[in-house]
Amino acid sequence: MPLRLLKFALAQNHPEPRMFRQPDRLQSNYDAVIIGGGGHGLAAAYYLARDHGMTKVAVLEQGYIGGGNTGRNTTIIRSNYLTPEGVKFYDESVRLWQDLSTDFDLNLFYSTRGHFTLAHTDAAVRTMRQRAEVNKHYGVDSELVDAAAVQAACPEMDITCGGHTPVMGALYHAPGSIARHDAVAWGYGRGASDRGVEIHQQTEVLGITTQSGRVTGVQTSRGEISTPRILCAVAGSTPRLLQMLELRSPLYIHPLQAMVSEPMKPWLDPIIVSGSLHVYISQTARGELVMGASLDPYELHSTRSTLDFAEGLSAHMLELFPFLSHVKIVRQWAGMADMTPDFAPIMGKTPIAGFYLDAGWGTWGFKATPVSGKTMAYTMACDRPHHLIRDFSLERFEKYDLVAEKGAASVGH
Ligand code: FAD
Ligand code: PYC
Repeated sequence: MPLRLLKFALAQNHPEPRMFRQPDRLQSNYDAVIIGGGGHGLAAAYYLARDHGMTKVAVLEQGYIGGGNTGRNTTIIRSNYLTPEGVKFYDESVRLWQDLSTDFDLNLFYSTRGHFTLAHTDAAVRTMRQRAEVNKHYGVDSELVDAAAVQAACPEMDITCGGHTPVMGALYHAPGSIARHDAVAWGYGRGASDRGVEIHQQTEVLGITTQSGRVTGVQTSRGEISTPRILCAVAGSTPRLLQMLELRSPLYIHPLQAMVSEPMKPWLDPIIVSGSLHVYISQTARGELVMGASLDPYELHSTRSTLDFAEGLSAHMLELFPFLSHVKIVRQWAGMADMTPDFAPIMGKTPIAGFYLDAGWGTWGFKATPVSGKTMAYTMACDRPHHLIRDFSLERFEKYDLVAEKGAASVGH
């Protein structure tokens, strides 16, 4: 248990300090500006300050920190990817996650549950076997298991799925975990702020200035700032930011919705995913069931949620867990997923000197928060891509050098 939590529990009074400083004014210049106060932007700020001593840094967030996809995701953390590039990258993230509560002295409720990706067809079994072999090759704990093992781990599941799409087996990934998403933003924010980084909420970037092919500053809703380095970490708003620089990317934005149930007594330990049924589910420490499905099937820059989604997801969920039919849904919401054609991120340098991009996180970026922060901080401080992200460059789309990760996306798309 983090020491700070223990002290808090034993204290007579509980006057909590603010999580991070809220400076009144923007300075006229910074060594680096980070656009986007989601997990990725804040993590990059934290590692820039902690690992590279760069502290004259401003994080500019148009709303409040963690209010984007960071605070809207279903928090699944895993490294059971399909490509060697992906497995090595996400495995490093899982390693970083495991120490993060201690690093921050803040309980992130990081909880290792085990993760089952169900296979309902022969083709799905073959993909799971391929993923298990790639994972094992890189030292990641994954294995193909049969339907009986799934049933033993989750006796509440109807593995016949009502008789029409029976579970044939699964990819089991023991390190699969969940965490408290907003605490991740707070932890990185506080850690960065304690080291001198300024976090400016309610500060929207409206324009980016350049001279002779390199960035010189940003125009914000609160005035202009000069800076030689900008990190763009704005997830579903990336196309709008790239337009400011007339940069092209293959990103397309689809809503991704999710919902939670009323709290129940703990019954579901592992995380269960079925790409074929378009469902995934986990149970939080509070007892709520967190559930999601596939992307909405059309491009839309919006965070509205729909009855269609709740009905469709509930119908598929009941195929696996018929006993949930009387459980109430208490909340639903959506985020804007910045999708790439190969389901791998876009990270690193761009054709504009001093402009760094961290995007294309679609439906899979929460688990990457620590490793993306660490590798983007390195890339900005050294002005060369960290070795773990070399294959994720923007220019791979011009060279048709894609990282085919679609088979490891958690939900069918
Ligand atoms: P964000 O958290 O979206 O932060 C970007 C920030 O930029 C926002 O706060 C926004 O307000 C700000 N911004 C935008 N434009 C501007 C501007 N002009 N000026 C200033 N600020 C600006 N991933 C997983 O790994 N596991 C999951 O289980 C999972 N489930 C998901 C479920 C849902 C419903 C959704 C929507 C996503 C899910 N994801 C999941 C994906 C994950 O949430 C994202 O990839 C990740 O959170 C992206 O983090 P980020 O910091 O890049 O973006
Ligand atoms: O990347 O594991 C994942 C995930 C699950 C749900 C959405 N994304």
